[in-house]
Amino acid sequence: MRVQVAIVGGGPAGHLLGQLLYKAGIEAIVLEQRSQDYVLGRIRAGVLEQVTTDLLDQAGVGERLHSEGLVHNGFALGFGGASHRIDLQTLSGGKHVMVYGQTEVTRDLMAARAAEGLQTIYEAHNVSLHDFDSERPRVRYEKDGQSHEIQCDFIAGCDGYHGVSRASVPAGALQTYERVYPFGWLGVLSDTPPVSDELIYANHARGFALCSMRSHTRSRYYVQCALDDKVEHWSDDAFWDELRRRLAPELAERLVTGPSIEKSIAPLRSFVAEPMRFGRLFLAGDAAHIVPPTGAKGLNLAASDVGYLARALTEFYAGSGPGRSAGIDHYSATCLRRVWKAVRFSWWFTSLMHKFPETGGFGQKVQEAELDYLIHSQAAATSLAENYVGLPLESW
Ligand code: RFL
Ligand code: PHB
Repeated sequence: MRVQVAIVGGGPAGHLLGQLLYKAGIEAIVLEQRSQDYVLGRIRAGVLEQVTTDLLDQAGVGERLHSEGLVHNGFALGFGGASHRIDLQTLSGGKHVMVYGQTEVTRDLMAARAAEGLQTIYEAHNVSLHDFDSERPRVRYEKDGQSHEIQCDFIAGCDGYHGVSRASVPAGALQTYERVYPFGWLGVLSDTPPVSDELIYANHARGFALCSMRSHTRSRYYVQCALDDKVEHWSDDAFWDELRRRLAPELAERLVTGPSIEKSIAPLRSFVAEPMRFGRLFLAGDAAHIVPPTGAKGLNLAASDVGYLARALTEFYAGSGPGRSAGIDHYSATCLRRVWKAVRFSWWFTSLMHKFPETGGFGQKVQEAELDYLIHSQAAATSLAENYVGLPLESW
């Protein structure tokens, strides 16, 4: 079989790329190693930047997002027993973020793909990438015990941090940068009304907490936990008790609790692999970089990468002569400029909000001073808001 673009990985990056390419008249196939239900069962990000919602509109899947998504014009920083609002709209010149779960984004993209009769191979096993340093790359996979080969012009590696795409790049061609944080996030999803209309990021001497949501009736909460902690050690009651302790008293009193419908622990890591292109293989999303979730940049970066990639491939197929490869040639450097700014922001916000075992009372005091500065200095709050709503896409 032959297609223009083989997309490895059917998470949000792979599916969004598939739709953007389809809208541009470019033929692609998506290969996903898991089942559709498995992909939709992963509870992850919840906050979308305007750059991301614009790309989802461009992909033709904005309808449910705009009717069911919640527009958020601000969020709160909790510390010292009180909450302090960061007014995103005023500070960022009219921008906002949208609360709409990654699961729903992926569901909408999958539905649009199926409605157009576009091909996704779920449970594609032993995917392998070949000859991407030539003009005739190939991707092989197995499905139901049969081997298949796809010939293509380009391969998009959208297969996440543990995928095969980055691992296929020859050793020595890749430079990686990494920071592993000494804690994780314990997350709970529950069908209870959120404690507040807006998100609350709380710094507390016992550790970080985040109050988020998926809708007016579904809440998502997180507490910082030890790296070696286990979900089985946390009953629902123990989780709610710990969350209450980390919130301002009037919020703790208002918190509505209920049975968890999902509970999981995620480690926190910053990771970047450079470059993001090798010949005719492009890495996008978590395949190329990971950020800690403080600030909700992971999914948004995956979207901006594939936005750039769709633009580069569209220019390639629409153009003629050597100039048509300009976008392809600039893909990696253009993505990485935005990636590193989000890596910096997520690292900074993580450092500001979490309890670090090694910094002790001094570290806590410095964090409190910076938080106090943030809520009293328009300059500092503007920088936070500008990064939180998302930096603009660049031209090549
Ligand atoms: P994904 O979502 O990991 O999708 C990659 C897809 O590729 C498939 N795959 C393969 N397919 C074929 N062959 C192979 N060899 C393959 N290997 C893997 C996988 O099954 C999967 O379906 O990457 P993508 O599309 O780049 O999207 C990135 C986002 O998912 C990610 O950045 C965010 O979810 C990160 N993240 C969070 N971001 C936020 O902004 N806020 C959050 O609250 C948040 N929570 C999280 C997260 C990431 C987590 N991970 C990765 C463990 C919580 C967790 C637990
Ligand atoms: C979430 O709702 O899952 C969420 C929101 C904001 C973050 C991280 C996660 O910064």
